[in-house]
Amino acid sequence: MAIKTVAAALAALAGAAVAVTAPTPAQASAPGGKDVTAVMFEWNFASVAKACTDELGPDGYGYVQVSPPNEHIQGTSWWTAYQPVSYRIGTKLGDRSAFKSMVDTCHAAGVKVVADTVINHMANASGTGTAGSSFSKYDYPGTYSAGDMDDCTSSISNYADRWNVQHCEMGGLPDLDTGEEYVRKTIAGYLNDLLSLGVDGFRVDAAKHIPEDDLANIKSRLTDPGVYWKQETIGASGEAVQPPEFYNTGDVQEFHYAYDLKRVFTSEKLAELRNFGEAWGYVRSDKASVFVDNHDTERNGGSLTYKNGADYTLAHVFMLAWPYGSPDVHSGYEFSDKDAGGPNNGQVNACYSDGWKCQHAWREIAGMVKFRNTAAGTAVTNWWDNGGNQIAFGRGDKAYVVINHEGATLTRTFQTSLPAGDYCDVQSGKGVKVDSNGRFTATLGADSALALHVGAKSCDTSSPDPATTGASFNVNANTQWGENIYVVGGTSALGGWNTSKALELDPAGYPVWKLDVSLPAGTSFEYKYIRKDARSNVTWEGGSNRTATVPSSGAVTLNDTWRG
Ligand code: ARE
Ligand code: CA
Repeated sequence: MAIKTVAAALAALAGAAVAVTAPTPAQASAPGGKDVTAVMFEWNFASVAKACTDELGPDGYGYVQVSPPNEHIQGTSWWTAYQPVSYRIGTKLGDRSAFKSMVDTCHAAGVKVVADTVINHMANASGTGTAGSSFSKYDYPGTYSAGDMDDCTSSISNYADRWNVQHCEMGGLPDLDTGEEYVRKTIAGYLNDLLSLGVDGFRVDAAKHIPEDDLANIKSRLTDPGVYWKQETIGASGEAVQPPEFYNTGDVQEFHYAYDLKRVFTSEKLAELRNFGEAWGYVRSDKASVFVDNHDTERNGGSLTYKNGADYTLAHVFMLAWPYGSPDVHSGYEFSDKDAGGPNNGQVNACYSDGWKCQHAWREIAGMVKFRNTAAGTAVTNWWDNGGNQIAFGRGDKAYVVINHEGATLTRTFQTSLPAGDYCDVQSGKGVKVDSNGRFTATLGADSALALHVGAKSCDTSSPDPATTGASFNVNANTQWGENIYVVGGTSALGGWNTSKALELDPAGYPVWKLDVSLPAGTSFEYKYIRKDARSNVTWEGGSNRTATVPSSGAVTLNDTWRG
């Protein structure tokens, strides 16, 4: 075996310990806990830090997950991050100090940090990595050499064969021999280095391809063996390795949850969701990590994606309201090329610009995070459905949600277990009064939701500061695949009629596209909507310029329809 120096190098690199809140071992669905993770796919560390301060902390997210921070192969595709070259921290997303500063900033905002860790394999390539290390396939000087790889050097070919799945190469990626002492020690050294930087948890990539005993051994070597541990274990019938065998080490991702939500929201009935969870054959709720989509499923068709409009948004409302597992909210970027990495090498200048989708910040999603935190530990109560695509349910006496996924309006008096009083509907930002019998009457538009919880009794506290004035653009516009709607207008904040400076609207409530823009009180302005296709060709809506005036306090709400 070659002389191994990585542990010493890592120890030298590790900075001084910082005073941070001790990482609490997070259990899925921990009562009273903040169990929602925002997964900032391909966001650079500086942008993640800003999101923690501006959105994730204030919105109540418990965790933020970042893309793999270790050195990997170079290239513009996002999947280069899944071909490790060494365990030095340094990628296009930032260096070690940017990573450390992100962890500190997120902690200051009350958000714990999960790192995506790729420990099953190394790079199937040769060259120079993102932190300057030279390497070739099976030889990563200073980290591993050929003797540290598994004996099977052919690609996995039979998922019904445990040995093949865990000891051969996934798509040609050199498989680490995690049964070997040196490999276990080296992986633990990497994870301990991340812990020394303040990391609170790990997403274990390709965990299904690592024997559980090996994972348990590695985890036992950590400075915090109870660290949050979320394993990527894709369950599929007929396979030799199944997610429940990983309960001992931590949580497991339940992929069927995402597959089934796609099917139910696109072609079945929401009424079926009344017993969603373990009754559907899923893993144990207290061990489940769930999502509407992740970076793989949004590309391979397995799940809903941001391209699915209201199906996607309402599936998130349901996930966050429903007490099964711990939810991940994937926050990614628009793509037509499945390989394309994040815009601007991961730099997010603003949400909804340059293709960044910022799902974590959509009002319909962000507002449900505190709903979930408030409802933690309570059971489902007062279930109602119309036998079709309208459902409503409470969470004990803490919260209540209605989802109307029909094409028609829903007007109804709902029976809740909520205490009487004024509430804010965190979906619309409008007030709702619950009477002394726990009832309220509401009208919901097609494809919309309503959500109340005892932590949001008045819209005044959660709505924007009335000192903030501006315009709230809402335009009903049908689009083709790849098209997006923008607003452009005469004032500089609206791009000064320059279509390259037009502001992109958010399609979370498709076909209604929305955007709130701050503008000085009293501003009279002209505007129009435009659409851009995937190649940024611009089409203007018809008719003359629209006009509006910002009030002296609050925002002017513009409910428009695209003029063809
Ligand atoms: C790239 C190229 C490949 C090439 C390889 C090696 O795209 O053509 O063979 O490099 O040169 C990501 C990308 C891959 C990419 C890889 C490395 O998705 O395309 O390969 O990065 O750059 C199985 C695993 C599961 C894994 C999926 C993708 O079980 O763990 O395959 N998911 C994780 C990540 C991925 C990542 C990797 C692992 C690799 O989330 O983003 O790959 O680190 C059934 C089985 C599943 C199986 C699935 C697909 O459903 O049940 O277990 O998932 O089929 O094969
Ligand atoms: Ca393996």
